[in-house]
Amino acid sequence: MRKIIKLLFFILAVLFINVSSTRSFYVSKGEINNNTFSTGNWSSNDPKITINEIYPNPAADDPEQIELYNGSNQNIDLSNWTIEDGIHSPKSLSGKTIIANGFLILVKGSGADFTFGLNNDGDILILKQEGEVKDQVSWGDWGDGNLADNAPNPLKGKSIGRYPDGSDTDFDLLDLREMNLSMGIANIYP
Ligand SMILES: [Ca+2]
Ligand SMILES: [Ca+2]
Ligand SMILES: [Ca+2]
Repeated sequence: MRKIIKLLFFILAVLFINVSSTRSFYVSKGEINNNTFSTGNWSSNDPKITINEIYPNPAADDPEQIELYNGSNQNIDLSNWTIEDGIHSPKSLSGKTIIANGFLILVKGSGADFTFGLNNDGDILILKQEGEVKDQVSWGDWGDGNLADNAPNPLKGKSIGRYPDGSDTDFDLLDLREMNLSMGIANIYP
């Protein structure tokens, strides 16, 4: 009888330890997330939106796409924001909002988000707020005055993106790499 009671205690103890370690796993995951937010470089007064992923050379019948990333902890209304490529015909982003720490996909097409073409061999994208440049990316052979730091041309069906999301040293070659398409979700390590 005593042996059976001892065995029951043992089983209960094992169960308890398992439950505790599962809980502490989730707690530490939360702490990691909090740390990520608190160590960000962006204050709430300086909304930081980056051109986070570009898909200029789509596979099959996919449309060309651009992904924006909001690295701040607040939703941002894009009413006074525009995006343009190398032909400099700004497209208004009015009516769009990008959620805190979230993504916004812009799709090419008539009646869609933009109509300019993303050149496969090289181009530039410029994101502006009230006419002021907030982010820009050059890739391939686009002559922006310094070809050496341009991001690579993605192969057909691949995108170029920042890793990790939003990382921006203003050196496109280091900031953006060719990667698997991940529009609307976190960029995937290439
Ligand atoms: Ca293209
Ligand atoms: Ca450049
Ligand atoms: Ca992405």
